[in-house]
Amino acid sequence: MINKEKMQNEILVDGISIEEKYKQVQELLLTAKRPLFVFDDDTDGLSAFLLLYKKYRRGDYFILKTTPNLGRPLAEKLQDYSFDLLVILDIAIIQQEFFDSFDVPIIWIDHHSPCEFRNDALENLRTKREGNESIAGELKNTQEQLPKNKIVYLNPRQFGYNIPTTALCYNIVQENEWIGMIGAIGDWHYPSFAEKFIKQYPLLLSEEMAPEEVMHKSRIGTLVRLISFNLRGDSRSVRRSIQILTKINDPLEILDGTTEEGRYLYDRYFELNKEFEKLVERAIKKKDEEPLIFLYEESQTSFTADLANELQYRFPEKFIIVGRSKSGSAKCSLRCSYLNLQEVLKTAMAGVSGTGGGHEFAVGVVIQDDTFPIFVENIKRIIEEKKEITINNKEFAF
Ligand SMILES: [Mn+2]
Repeated sequence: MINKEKMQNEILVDGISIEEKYKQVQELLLTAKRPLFVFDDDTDGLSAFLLLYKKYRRGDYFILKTTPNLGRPLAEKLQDYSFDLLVILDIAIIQQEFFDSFDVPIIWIDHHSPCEFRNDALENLRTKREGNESIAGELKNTQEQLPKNKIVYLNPRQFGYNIPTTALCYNIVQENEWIGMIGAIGDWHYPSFAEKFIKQYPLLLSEEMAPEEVMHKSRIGTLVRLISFNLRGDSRSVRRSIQILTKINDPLEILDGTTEEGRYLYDRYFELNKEFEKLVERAIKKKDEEPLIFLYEESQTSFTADLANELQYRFPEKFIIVGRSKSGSAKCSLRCSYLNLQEVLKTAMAGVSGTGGGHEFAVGVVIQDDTFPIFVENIKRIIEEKKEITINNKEFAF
């Protein structure tokens, strides 16, 4: 991975290397007085935020819970906040109307399929605001260092590789490897700075291993689940957990309970884990079905992605669908080790009301209840067809 990252550093997108993009991001974060961070509500999104916040120590945040798609409704919600820089982390799709709603610079760091958008020049914004806001003056003073476009889009896929948002943010701040590990492993990626982390915390991870092994066989893996669970539950508790996380300096505060803050996070995880284990027990009963479909009720805390990950680890040969019903639709996580799920979704959504997206091995999708059976039928057909292909390939191996 390290070599590939290095190799691709030669690539230029719109005349800019990824190294220069990192510098632009650093400059904007240094200049901003009140950045607003908007991040996806999973371990990658939260860890990315924590890395940037711990480094620059200012601003506010907004957790994006609903859909991985930013449009006008969210832009309106963000109007309640006061900010001079918008930082969007681990969000796949953003509508042009969202960008058009703001006249501040925007940093967008993500690793999903690259998104198309119109990037207005920041010069226009400077002229427009000159004289009427202090921010305009600040921007003018630092004009030399700042990029001329309004949006700095940092997406490694444009440069030919894919590392999680947290790993990108680690490259920006170069500190707090333990948080970098949590976010990267949470997105099934073994990062290039893991070696540095192992040297620092050999008891949390002893040697290089596959991300799913790290998740289940190491103490840093426990921390991945702990962070993920602390994002669940009512929003007040979630904000409290995040507030505390911004103050934790050492993972042992949490794992060994060496500070009160650390113990709070661990206790919250411990309670939620009981609920989680009960759901796992229920889901395991479906293990002989293909696909393995587990649906659970709105009254339960949302563990959809964590459940899907757990089931995939226990039954790696299975096609996994985990869904939580809420107001007429099911919010689902799909996992499969032998099919490209982004491709699967294209076919599986035929005749289905819903939206979704994600990565090759993990996607999220929201499906209206009345079309859920059609979705399941589509998936079954895809699995059958794929099995035939696999058998044929074995028979006529090239
Ligand atoms: Mn991610």
